[in-house]
Amino acid sequence: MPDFGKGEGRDPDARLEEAAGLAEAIGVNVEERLHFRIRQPKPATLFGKGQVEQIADAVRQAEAELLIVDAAITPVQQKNLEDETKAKVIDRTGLILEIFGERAATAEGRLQVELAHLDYQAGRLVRSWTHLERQRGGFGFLGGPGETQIEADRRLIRDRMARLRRELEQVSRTRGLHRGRRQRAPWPVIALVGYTNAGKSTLFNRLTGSDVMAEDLLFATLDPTLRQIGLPGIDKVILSDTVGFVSDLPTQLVAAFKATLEEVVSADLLIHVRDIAHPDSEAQRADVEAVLAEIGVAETTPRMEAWNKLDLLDGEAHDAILAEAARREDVIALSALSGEGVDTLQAAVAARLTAGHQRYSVTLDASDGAGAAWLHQHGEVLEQNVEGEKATYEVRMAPGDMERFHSRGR
Ligand SMILES: Nc1nc2c(ncn2[C@@H]2O[C@H](COP(=O)(O)OP(=O)(O)OP(=O)(O)O)[C@@H](O)[C@H]2O)c(=O)[nH]1
Ligand SMILES: [Mg+2]
Repeated sequence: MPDFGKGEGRDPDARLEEAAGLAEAIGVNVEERLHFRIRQPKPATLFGKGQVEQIADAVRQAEAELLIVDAAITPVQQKNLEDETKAKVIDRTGLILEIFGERAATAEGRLQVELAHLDYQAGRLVRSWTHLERQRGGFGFLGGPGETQIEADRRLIRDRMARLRRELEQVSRTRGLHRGRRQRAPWPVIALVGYTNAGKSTLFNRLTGSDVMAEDLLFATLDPTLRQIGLPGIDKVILSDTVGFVSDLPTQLVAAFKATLEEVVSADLLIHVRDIAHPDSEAQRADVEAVLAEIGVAETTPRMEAWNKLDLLDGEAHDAILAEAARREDVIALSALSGEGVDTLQAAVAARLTAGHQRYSVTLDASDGAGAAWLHQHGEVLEQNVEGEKATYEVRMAPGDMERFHSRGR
């Protein structure tokens, strides 16, 4: 792990641990973890000469086949490090793309990952091409076999990417239809978001009584899962479990996963699940917020924080976190594993969803039984008057539900 000395409050050990976790997520057996301080990144190898020798030694000793550099490296650095260490070299972006490639389960997920991978490769080709160009004196039009080959590769990648984009559009259009149907028959949507391994799926399972995969594994969840649940005073809401985020999430992946993350973008409420016992909890929070902004979540989207894994904290830290959470309206401390605090979360979420409720007057045809039932189901009917063919309802309801009511049947 190269350490550029600007960890933004991150614990280097935790970061190294995370990198090893990412490697283990694709079944790599991590033999050795090294941490190097980089003062001046070397364009050719990133690491300094002595560091490269140390790495090569370690690779030899462990008879390692793979060297993972926990940073973004250039194709040239990758090539040189491969030559020096005689091991295959991948960087953080490459590693994360590998994980997603292995995990993608749905057609849409696979298309997205492949697109991200090609985008990554295309970027590498472009960069190594300009590098070659520079070696030849900077005149690309001189041509030569190298350039032709790379041009051909780039064209292949471009064509494949265009085809993937079309396929993806098709898939998400089909999904868009489903979503349209749901928005008409509709309940508020709550999305669980958070850093990978924070406990989103564990909380999801606890809240829904389901059994989705929740494991001590980075990126256990890739495809979003939706379930209907009830909350105190609310008949039905839809809860969505989503892919976890990680620091330095490859931009290609963020772009590719925008479609999957539509659930998050259009959610009525986000619950940001945080591993409050993790040494980098604060930095992880910032990473998650950054990704949310990148995928287009409005700052105005209501959000709450679930400070999870409370059970891992001992007496004093435990009490301090509880006290802090109690002071803040948007924070609930809990343990998805033990269940402590989960009922408080449910009540707080319900209160939050109903907080903006307003009084509306709605006039329907007296024969519109379905409309009347909808009002009763989603709001509190305070008064109703039937006059001739018309029925008027005074109802308390969330503005979002009122909108949904008006777009019913469209
Ligand atoms: N001690 C403790 N462990 C927890 C708690 N919640 C979750 N975990 C553990 O944390 C690990 C990750 O949990 P998941 O629910 O899979 O986390 P996730 O956020 O869905 O992770 P990804 O899908 O990989 O992004 C599992 O080993 C869980 O058992 C908790 O409240 N306390
Ligand atoms: Mg999960």
